[in-house]
Amino acid sequence: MLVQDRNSISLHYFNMNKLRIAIQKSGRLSDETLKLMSEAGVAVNTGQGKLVASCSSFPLEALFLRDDDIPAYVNDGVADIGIVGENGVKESGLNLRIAEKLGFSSCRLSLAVPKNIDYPGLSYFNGKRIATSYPVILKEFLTKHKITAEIHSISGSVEIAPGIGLAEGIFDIVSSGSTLISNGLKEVETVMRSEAVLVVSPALDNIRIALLDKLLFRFRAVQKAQNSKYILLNAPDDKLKDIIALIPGMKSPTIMPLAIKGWSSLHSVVNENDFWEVIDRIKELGAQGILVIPIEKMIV
Ligand code: PRT
Ligand code: ZN
Repeated sequence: MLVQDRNSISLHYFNMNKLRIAIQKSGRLSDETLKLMSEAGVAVNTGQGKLVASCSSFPLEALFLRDDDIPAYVNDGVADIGIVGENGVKESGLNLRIAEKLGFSSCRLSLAVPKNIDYPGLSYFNGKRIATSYPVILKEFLTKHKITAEIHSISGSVEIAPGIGLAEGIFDIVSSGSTLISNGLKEVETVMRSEAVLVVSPALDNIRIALLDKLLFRFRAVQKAQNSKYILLNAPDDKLKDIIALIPGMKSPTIMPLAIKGWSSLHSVVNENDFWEVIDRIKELGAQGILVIPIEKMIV
């Protein structure tokens, strides 16, 4: 996308009391972004090849862009906010405010070398060539560690560079690690971790600040719900205190007596990350008939 196009979008949509969000047109960020927006009641009317789409349930307009262009659009104020990988923000060199980490498209940016190399540490890269699509992040890292290497900027298929004699190492995004393995490489240094983030334009007016607050409130409710489960169980009354200490709930759990004397039903919320450990412990305490239910939205 050229700067010229950026200006024409800007002129066309200026003055509308809507929040303009820049999102990836298609790629690893786009499906999860649209899913989060839809769960937050902000479903955009997507259509094949559309550059701009409106939203019927929220004063919002979506601009569909390549992920690399999103930080500049937000920085220039053509879009008010954007959803992009943290690595994309850092690579842009722009000092954009990150309002929220969104928890999807997680990955790391790592240095990798051919698997047969007996890697001695970072000094390996002194005087070597490193292929990458992220020269800004790599340069900053090498400078910080006083490593002098030649950075080869290439836009795709970075992982084949050592095999064709273009470089002695690569710096690229790693998720499962299988791309590295299938190209005979091994990860030797993790330089940064990344996930999708919501970035904000430096110049938002009050109307848009209020709309952003509303949107963030909804995103947080969706995220919180995804990280939590509703739990119902039966437990002996003399164990309730210990069980409540493990699953205290949002304010406090709900407790209702069962028809059988000495037993109660307890309803609470459990964090996804602690889930299995908590379940093991409440079972040990005598909990029975444990039901776990997904939560759709969670407002604390
Ligand atoms: O067309 P456009 O420019 O918009 O998209 P793009 O092709 O530049 O980006 P895209 O959609 O591939 O990635 C967008 C963002 O998703 C990245 O900037 C990261 O923040 C995030 N992300 C998360 C990833 C990955 N996981 C990922 N695995 N981006 C790329 N990969 C690639 C990586 O480049 C490597 O080739 O997947 C391969 C490694 O994956 P594993 O699982 O084999 O390790
Ligand atoms: Zn891209």
